[in-house]
Amino acid sequence: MPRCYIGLGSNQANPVVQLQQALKALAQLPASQLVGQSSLYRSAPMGPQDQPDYVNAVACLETALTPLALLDQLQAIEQLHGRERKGERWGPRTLDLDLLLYGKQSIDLPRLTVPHYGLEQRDFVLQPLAELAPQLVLPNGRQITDLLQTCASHGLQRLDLVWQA
Ligand code: ROI
Repeated sequence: MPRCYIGLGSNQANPVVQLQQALKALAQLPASQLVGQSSLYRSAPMGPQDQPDYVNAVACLETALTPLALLDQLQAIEQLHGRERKGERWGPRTLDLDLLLYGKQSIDLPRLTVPHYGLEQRDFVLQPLAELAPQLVLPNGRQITDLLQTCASHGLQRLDLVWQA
């Protein structure tokens, strides 16, 4: 089964609780197994600065779901957790689940781009990814640890909290 990486982010309605609940939901997805989770990280917002800090993490799933079936499941979890799309670009969010990587595949569909378009610019994605999979190489051949060294910083702070599915 392909190994998939999911980015989790929240800056509303108790972000740590949002991510904790999302992790439990990921662990219960059909035809899937949660095989890893990074630490939780606090990060300054990328985009408009007049919004609270985010909490970010990455989870690793092995799944028999197709990429679009997995995307449907992730969007259903986002909805269940009360995500409101207010239309503001890069505004605050209750729960964001991004399909970052799906095995070694590159996917370019109207609904889904994998690897996730923001991956290489986001330390709040690269750092938890590197924690989970330091040897990871992207489909374009780039090493996760190399990308991390050249990525702009969002003041990432690892939280000393235990979270479990
Ligand atoms: N900024 C941070 N630090 N973390 C996020 O998860 C995040 N998500 C977003 C935008 C608004 C781009 N900024 C973010 O969608």
